[in-house]
Amino acid sequence: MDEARHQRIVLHVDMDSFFASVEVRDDPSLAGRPVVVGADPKGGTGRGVVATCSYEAREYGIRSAMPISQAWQRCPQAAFLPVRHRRYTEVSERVMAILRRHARGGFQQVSVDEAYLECTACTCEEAVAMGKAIRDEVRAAEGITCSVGIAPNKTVAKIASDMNKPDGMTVVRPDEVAAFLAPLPVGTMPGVGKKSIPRLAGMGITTIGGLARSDVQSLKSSFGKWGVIMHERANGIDDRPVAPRGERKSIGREHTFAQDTGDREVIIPTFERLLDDTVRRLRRHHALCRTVTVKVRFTGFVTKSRAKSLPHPTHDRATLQITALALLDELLTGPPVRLVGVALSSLEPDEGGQTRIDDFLRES
Ligand code: TTP
Ligand code: MG
Repeated sequence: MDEARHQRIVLHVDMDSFFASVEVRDDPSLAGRPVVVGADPKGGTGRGVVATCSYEAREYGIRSAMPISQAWQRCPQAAFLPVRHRRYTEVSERVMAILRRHARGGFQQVSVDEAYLECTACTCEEAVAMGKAIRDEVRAAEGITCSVGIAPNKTVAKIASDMNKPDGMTVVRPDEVAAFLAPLPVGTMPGVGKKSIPRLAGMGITTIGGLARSDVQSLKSSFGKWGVIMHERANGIDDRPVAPRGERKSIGREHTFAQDTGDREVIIPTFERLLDDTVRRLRRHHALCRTVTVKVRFTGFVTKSRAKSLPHPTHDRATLQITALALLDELLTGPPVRLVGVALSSLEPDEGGQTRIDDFLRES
C-alpha cells in the first residue's frame, strides 16, 4: 500500500473538439450536427483550413488542418463557422480555473484546451475521483465535455486521455504501462510525427512496443538525443515534472522592417540591436541560456528559423553574438526580408542568482 502511495500519478485533461464544442454550447440547435470551425468554405472554393470539427463531422473524414475546400467536398451540409478566438479564450480561462481549483500538486496548462495536474499526493482511487469530479464540473459549468488520462507520467497520461475520446477517462496503472503502450502505432506518442514516423518505419519500427525493444544506440545514431528520449518514453520512462504555471521558456525580440529589405547593412545592425537588448535582459535577470534561435520572415510571409544549442549555458555577449550572427547568415539567402527576430531559450539561473531567476521565470 505504502509503495502505491509513493508511485507518481499525473492527470491529463483535454477538451473534446474544443472550438466546435463551444460553438454548439452557444447555439444548441447545432447539437448532433456536423460542425466545422475554420476558414470560409466559399461554396468549395475557399482557401484556408479546418481548425477543428465536431465528432459528427469527423465521421465524414474531416480533420483539423485539412483544406476547407476538402471539408466542403466531404460534407457540404455541415455547419461551417468562423473561428472566434476571443470566445474560446474566455471559456478556456474558466475551464482552467476549475482545473486549478482541483489541483493538489503542480498544475501546467499546455494549450488552450489541455493541462496536466500532478497527483502524486493522491492514491490512485483519489486521482480517479478527481478526474470524475473535473469532468462533471466542466460539463455542468461550461456545457462542454473533456477527456482525462491518468497514468504514472506525462507521456502516458496524454496518450491515455486520447484513448476514449470524446467524453472518456482512461486509467493506466504502473503495472499496465508496458502492455498499454506496446500495440500503439509510434505516431501515438507525443512528438513523434511526420518526420520521425517514416524514419522509424525505415528501421522496421512501427509500434511503441517495437520502439521500446529497439537498440538505443541505433536510435541515437539516427535521431541524436531525441532517439534516446523516444526509447525511454516507449519504455514508460518520463520524469518531466508538471511545471509550475507561467514558467517562462524563452526571451527574445523581433522587428518588422517598414519596408522589406535585402540590404545586409540595414538588416544586420537592426538584428544586433535586438540581440544586445535580449542579452541585456538575460544578464539583468542573472540567467544563462543554452539555445539561440534566429528567425527571418521574407517577402510573402515565408518564415525560416535556425537554432543552435551551445555546449554550456552562457550569458556571454560575444559567444551569443557569434552564434546568432552565424545563424542569421545561413538564413539570409538573398530574398528581401520583412522581419528578423532572435530568442534565447533553455534558460537556467546563473550561479548565485537562484532567487532572482525563479522570480524571473515566473514573470511573463
Ligand atoms: P485539439 O485538442 O488537438 O483538438 P480538439 O479539442 O478540437 O479535438 P479533440 O477532441 O481531438 O481533442 O486542439 C484544441 C483546439 O485547438 C481545437 O479545438 C482547435 C485548435 N486547433 C487548430 O486551430 N488547428 C489545429 O490544427 C489543431 C490540431 C487544433
Ligand atoms: Mg482537445
